[in-house]
Amino acid sequence: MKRVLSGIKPSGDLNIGGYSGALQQYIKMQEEYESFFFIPDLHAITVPQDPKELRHRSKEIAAFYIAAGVNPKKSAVFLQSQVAAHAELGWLMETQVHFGELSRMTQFKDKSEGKDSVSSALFTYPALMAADILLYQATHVPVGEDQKQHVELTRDLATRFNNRFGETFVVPEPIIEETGCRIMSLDDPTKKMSKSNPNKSSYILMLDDAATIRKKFSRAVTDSEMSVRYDPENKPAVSNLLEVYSVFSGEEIPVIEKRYEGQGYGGFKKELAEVVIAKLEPIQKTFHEIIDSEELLTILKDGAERAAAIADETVRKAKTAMGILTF
Ligand code: ATP
Ligand code: LTN
Repeated sequence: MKRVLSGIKPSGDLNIGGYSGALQQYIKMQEEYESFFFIPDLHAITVPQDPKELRHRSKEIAAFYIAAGVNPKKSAVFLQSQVAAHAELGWLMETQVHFGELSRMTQFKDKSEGKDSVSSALFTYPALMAADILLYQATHVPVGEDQKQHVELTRDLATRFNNRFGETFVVPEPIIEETGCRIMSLDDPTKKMSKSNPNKSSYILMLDDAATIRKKFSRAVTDSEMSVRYDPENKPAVSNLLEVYSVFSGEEIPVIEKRYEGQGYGGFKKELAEVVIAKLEPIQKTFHEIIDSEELLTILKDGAERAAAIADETVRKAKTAMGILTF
């Protein structure tokens, strides 16, 4: 049986990078896999969060899942904090991961750089992420390129645990789509599109309105060559826009290149904005309909129950294997 688990942190406004690298894959994968899509709120608090905002954002991510097409009848949708086994196995995994391994994680280096103090949970973050995945015996984990290192570490930990304590965990595979796994900033194609960029025109948010999206794409940097061609090395900015176009239109990049052959960037950027708006508008409409609904809370409650049934069994198995007295 194939199982998928993945999640998007409720730590800020969701941008189209998260949609491209993660969410759109969830929709496709739920057709073929037994699916678990959760909201890693315990990961969000590894950096300071305003409590009121965190509550709201946690609902927002759940609403984005549903609005984008995650079907709660097929997939379990739940909050990480509602399934206690995450914190429990997270601790057990901390006992297995090495300090040196955690020190090599680039996300930790990026997020701690220049800060006077960071939480120890930011450092041990990958142990909890490994627990998230291993609890469900997930075979596949769809993520953006930036999470590859964490999934690789999860594989190492699962293998180490199995060798030391006996076969307990499935060793998961990351799923990283070739197109759209790393959407870059609109103002600088060497940086990942991220909400932490102080330039608001550098990213498109899932909730941006049509006028804002048009304005942001019109300002996106390109190059002086004036040809719509995919060449990430020499034309990183235009190649990034082509990837966005491809993800949001569902068309292959060569088809798009052909359409704009011999034309400059003006028309291409305008139409790119329309392609993104056409995809986002229906998602935004459903999002606003469900964000404050009872239905959303029912989905989360039901999802947590389904998730806990599996997670509790795995954590029990892991504890027994390690010699924790269980009775
Ligand atoms: P932060 O920048 O605060 O670390 P994030 O956007 O990387 O947040 P999440 O919101 O949890 O973190 O990301 C959800 C998923 O989206 C992850 O699988 C991540 O790899 C993917 N993702 C995030 N940004 C991008 C991007 N620019 N391009 C492609 N995928 C992305
Ligand atoms: N670390 C991820 C979020 C995350 C995750 C997971 C993704 C936490 N646990 C388990 C996939 C599977 C991030 O920062 N985007």
